[in-house]
Amino acid sequence: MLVIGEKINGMFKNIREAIQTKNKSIVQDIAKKQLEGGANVLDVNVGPASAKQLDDMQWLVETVREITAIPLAIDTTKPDVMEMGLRLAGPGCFLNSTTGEEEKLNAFLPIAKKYNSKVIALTIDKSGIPAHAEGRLEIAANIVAKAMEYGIEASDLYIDAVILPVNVAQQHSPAVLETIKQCKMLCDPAPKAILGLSNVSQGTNCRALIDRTFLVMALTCGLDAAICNPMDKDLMDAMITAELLLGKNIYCDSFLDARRRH
Ligand code: THG
Repeated sequence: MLVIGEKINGMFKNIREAIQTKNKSIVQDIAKKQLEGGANVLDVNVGPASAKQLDDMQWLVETVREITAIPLAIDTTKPDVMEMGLRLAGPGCFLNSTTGEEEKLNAFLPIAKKYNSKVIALTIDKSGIPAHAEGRLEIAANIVAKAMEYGIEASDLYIDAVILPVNVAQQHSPAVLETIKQCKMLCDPAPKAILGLSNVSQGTNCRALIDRTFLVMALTCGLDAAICNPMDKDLMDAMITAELLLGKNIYCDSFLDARRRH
């Protein structure tokens, strides 16, 4: 599974303050820790408080690029901020994200094509997030068709069924699992499935337990990628063990260490 580190996000106080005071070492330290924890990609989001999103995204991407060439997921709802982030981050990065709304797809898909980016697409349309898998899959099918029109392969498309906090939207988690399973049947080669995992536990009392349990369940349904906290060793151990038990890695007694080394 592809691990996208979630921690470079202005939603977190330390990053918000680092952006305001232009403190590079705080950002670079979090980037390094996520890489050490096993991140394959780093999410970069200036956060909702940013008044100068273009400037802040430029500073964040350049700051991360000083220490690593790993792919970044440029996390913004604004097309101009997205374009600048992807241009500075270089090819092979992730556009995070478009929704299934017509205007969003028409704005974001050409940017993804221009910068040869993979596309994360949320199963949201003008009516919001459907409560059931059927509605989410209908949006996903439309996204896949639209991506093909723009010359983007389904295998470069990451369908995000949008998990909501379990304490306010409990009925959504089985719908998300069903969407992950069924979106693989939309076409061949299939789109990939991704989640912003930590959303599921927001506002609850046992976040880490809920996150790692849901991650294992989603992996069983075919999850390919998660935006999550790679510094949570228990989460990463659960992911590695689930992949072992799904037959994705050959067993050896040191399977945790062996997986971490590659
Ligand atoms: N899908 C996609 N992208 C996403 C999300 C998604 N990007 C943003 C988010 N969701 C994933 N990243 C986070 C980052 C932080 C938290 C949750 C998801 C989080 N933050 C603390 C909180 O709200 O309690 C912040 C407080 C703090 O600790 O400082 O939990 O779904 N494609």
